[in-house]
Amino acid sequence: MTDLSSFISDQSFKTALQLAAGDSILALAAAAARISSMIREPAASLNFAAAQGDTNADGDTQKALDLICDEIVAAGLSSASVATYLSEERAVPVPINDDGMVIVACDPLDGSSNIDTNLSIGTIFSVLPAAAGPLQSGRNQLASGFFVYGPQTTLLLTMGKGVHAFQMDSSGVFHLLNWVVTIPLKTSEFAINAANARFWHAPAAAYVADCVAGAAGPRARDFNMRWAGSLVADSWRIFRRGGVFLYPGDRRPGYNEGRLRLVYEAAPVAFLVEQAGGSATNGTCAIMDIVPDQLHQRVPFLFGSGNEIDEVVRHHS
Ligand code: FBP
Repeated sequence: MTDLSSFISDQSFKTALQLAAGDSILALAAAAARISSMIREPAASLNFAAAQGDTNADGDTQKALDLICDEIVAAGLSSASVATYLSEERAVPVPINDDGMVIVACDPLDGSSNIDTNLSIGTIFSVLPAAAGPLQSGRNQLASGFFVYGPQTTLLLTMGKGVHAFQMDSSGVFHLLNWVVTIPLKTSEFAINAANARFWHAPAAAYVADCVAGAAGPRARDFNMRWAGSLVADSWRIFRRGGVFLYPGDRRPGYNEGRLRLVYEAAPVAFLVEQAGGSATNGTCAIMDIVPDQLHQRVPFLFGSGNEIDEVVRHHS
């Protein structure tokens, strides 16, 4: 089986930027292996879920594991050609190496509300050229991916030539899976936090109403609904069997632009989604085309099977 390190060598990267991106992916994989083994330690999980009393730049309460994972990722990147680390847990960009070639943007621990429920959590990352500065369009990404710490520890990775899936073994090595990662165009499964239905704007409300109406409604078929509450877990399922994920903006205070962050959550997942043949939008614009104004800005995030995202976009136009 091909391991991640051989897989990256096999890409025959030539430019310093490509080599730096490859090194940063290996550094992230080493950090993910550490995180994965740490969260499997007995008796630790409840402490990991303890609130630290602080909030991050986006106002979320930080859990112990959020901060530990952030430290592990930051420390791991110091050995790679990384100029700057952008993290959900850090208010401002963190300089790493003066001569680093790339920026790594990261949600070190996605889905932290699931830590003490033994559901999947993960690490999301985006690798960008350092020369263009911290606020760049997703189209500039050299690589992106996410690790899932679930029943299996896995990685979905793109470097702009399709999406590749890996699974970690017991010694912390990631092995390439024999899986051609493509998101089917058609699906009958959607994911949204329906508890917020009364706050949704008309397009999301209308799309979901059509799905819920099932065979008797305008879509003329029954739909199924899944919501893990971890972007990584919901995404993995969509890469595996199709589906749509919706975190639209809504009328709750602070949720005008939804909940998810553009730079280190939506853009990296959108890169994977497009590379797997799916679509990712804020309703009117491809996520990959949005240039961030701020490091921690939120974005309505709607992605998945192409035909369904077309339908979602139709409701926005
Ligand atoms: P964190 O980065 O703070 O973990 O938040 C992101 C997230 O947990 C996503 O993984 C998930 O899709 C979403 O928030 C769930 O939001 P909600 O609790 O509003 O359903």
